[in-house]
Amino acid sequence: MAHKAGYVNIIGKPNVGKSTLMNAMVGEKLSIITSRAQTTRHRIHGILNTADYQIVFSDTPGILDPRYKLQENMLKAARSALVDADILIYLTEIDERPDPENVFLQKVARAKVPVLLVINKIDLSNQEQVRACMERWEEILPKAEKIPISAIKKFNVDSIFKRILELLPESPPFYPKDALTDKSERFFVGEMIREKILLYYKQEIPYAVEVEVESFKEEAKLIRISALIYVERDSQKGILIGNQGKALKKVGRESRLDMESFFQKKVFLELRVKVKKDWRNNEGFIKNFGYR
Ligand SMILES: Nc1nc2c(ncn2[C@@H]2O[C@H](COP(=O)(O)OP(=O)(O)OP(=O)(O)O)[C@@H](O)[C@H]2O)c(=O)[nH]1
Ligand SMILES: [Mg+2]
Repeated sequence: MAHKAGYVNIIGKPNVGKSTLMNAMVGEKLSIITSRAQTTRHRIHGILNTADYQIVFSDTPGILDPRYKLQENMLKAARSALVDADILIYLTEIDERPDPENVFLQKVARAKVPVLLVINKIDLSNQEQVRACMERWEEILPKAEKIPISAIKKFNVDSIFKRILELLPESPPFYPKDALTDKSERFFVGEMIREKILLYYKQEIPYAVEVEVESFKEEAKLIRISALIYVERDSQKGILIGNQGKALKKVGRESRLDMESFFQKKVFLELRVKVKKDWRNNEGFIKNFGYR
């Protein structure tokens, strides 16, 4: 059998379960997952290899109407997934009411590549709701195959997988056959810290945070990591650090445990907090963080 390879890009609104689905398909926790919208900010590749094929999944930021520069860059990352896909997965959840006027959806409808319209979170619904949802989407994306799943329960995820393998083009691999992702260890370390901040802080704080991993030094028995957490205002710095530094210590402890299990090695983690006024609208700052 000839070798197959291709890009399978997962797009959809914030919080529908794109990262959960990619992690389930790849079998590794590459993308962070939280109950908050706009958890994912970058395109992240998750690569699945066997002797016969290589599937390069792309997790993407949720599609939104940008309100500041960071979100403009997140939308660009999502849009870029329309361009280089061999197969598109438009992920939706049972409650989404698609807008026929939506420009992004119109682009998906005109896509030259196969589109799988995957309806997620069906564990929260009944058959009647799933049927109604499929009908709604039939009008918007008539050509797309419709597959209901639950990414969290891994229900019917194998149907997507089966279709992908049928649709995947014949091609040599794009990455070395032992590659798992395109992102660096530093990137994942930063994401583990950001995940804890998304989980433990309320309202605006997580959206005002960016994490820079300043150094990552692997020694024989230990990895030494130091990271800088940027916020936009002094008041946010105070909240992040918390009374007697307790809040930040919790972020540090929980992130370190994650890192130790990810790298299978002891980790020494140092965290500092710095104010960078209005960084979300600062093009130069955003570029430095790999948004383009
Ligand atoms: N009940 C249920 N919840 C799910 C399912 N899949 C994902 N979730 C939950 O939905 C929330 C969002 O999941 P994510 O995977 O972070 O969603 P996302 O589309 O990547 O979100 P953004 O990165 O913000 O665009 C999390 O709380 C998940 O646990 C599912 O099949 N059923
Ligand atoms: Mg995500």
